Amino acid sequence: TPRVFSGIQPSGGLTLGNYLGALKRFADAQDKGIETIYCMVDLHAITVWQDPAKLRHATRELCAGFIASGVDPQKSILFNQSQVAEHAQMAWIFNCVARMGWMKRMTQFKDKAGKNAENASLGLFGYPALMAADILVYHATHVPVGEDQKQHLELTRDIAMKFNHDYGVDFFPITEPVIEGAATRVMSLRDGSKKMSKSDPSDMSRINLTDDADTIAKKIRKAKTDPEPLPSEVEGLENRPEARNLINIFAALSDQTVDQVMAEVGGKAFSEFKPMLADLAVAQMSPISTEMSRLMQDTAEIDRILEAGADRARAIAAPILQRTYDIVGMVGAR
Ligand code: AQP
Repeated sequence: TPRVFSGIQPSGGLTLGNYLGALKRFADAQDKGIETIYCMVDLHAITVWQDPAKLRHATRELCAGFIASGVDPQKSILFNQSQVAEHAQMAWIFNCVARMGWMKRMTQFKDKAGKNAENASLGLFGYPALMAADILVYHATHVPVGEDQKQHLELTRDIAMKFNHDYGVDFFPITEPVIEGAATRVMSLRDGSKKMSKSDPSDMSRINLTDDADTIAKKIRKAKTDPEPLPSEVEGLENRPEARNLINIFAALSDQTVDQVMAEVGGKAFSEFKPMLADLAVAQMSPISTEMSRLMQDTAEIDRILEAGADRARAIAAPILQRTYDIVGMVGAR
């Protein structure tokens, strides 16, 4: 039976990229009647420095973001990674399965460690092994993510295959990444070749889930574009990354294909298209930000939701971890 797992780091505010590439699709998967498990991955967040008070706030705010985006904690399992110890325990096993050479090839490590890789945390280097543990400790079969996570998902498959092979078992499933829709890679509003990211120093490069209507409209008005009007055909978007990005965002926000959007707005000047996009973004995003602030007024309730979710998650993960320990040869495994 299909089981979906995915996670988001509480490493700052949520962006339109996180919403379109992850949250919105998490809610869609849940409504297809599949078992869905969603996690605030705080253990991943601390692979780079996090101020403890901010981490606590960001974790609760992320939980509010999930719920405001339509993830229902009754239908889906919604919890915080560090509350389910099995993630870290499984990650240790996978640290011993994964190879140094595999990790060294990860482009996200190279991007995040920058020039001074010697000074990066060991956790940042081993990040993909923890991610594999997150997924495989539930025997998840499908992982909805953005394009940026594709390489990590391939590594999860490699770890599952090597474990199954080394121990001569058919135990871990080979997980399928689910990377689909018009917004698998939402780009920066300032640079069409960079992904929209919560850690970009320029706030104008992204739309935050907490931005108010005026801020959203202003950021779209000032988004970088080229001087030509929009092309009338989809093919004309080639080599125009900024135009392509705004069209993709429009398509994802309005649940249309890029072809449908082009039929509607092809040939228009940006001065005409941008206000349309701003109206659409405000209409879709402001109810989410309003609901997030309402939920954040009762953090005790958020903590209760996370705790109940952790109990449900543990009930699935604990027997899978015990079975893994048994396969590996640990005495006392149940
Ligand atoms: N720009 C994006 N377009 C589409 N999907 C995106 N995701 C992130 N950015 C985009 C998806 O959001 C989920 C959460 O990812 P994460 O918590 O691991 O954070 P991240 O990918 O590291 O996101 P950021 O915003 O870029 O954070 P920083 O700046 O801290 O690195 C994933 O499913 C991801 O694909």
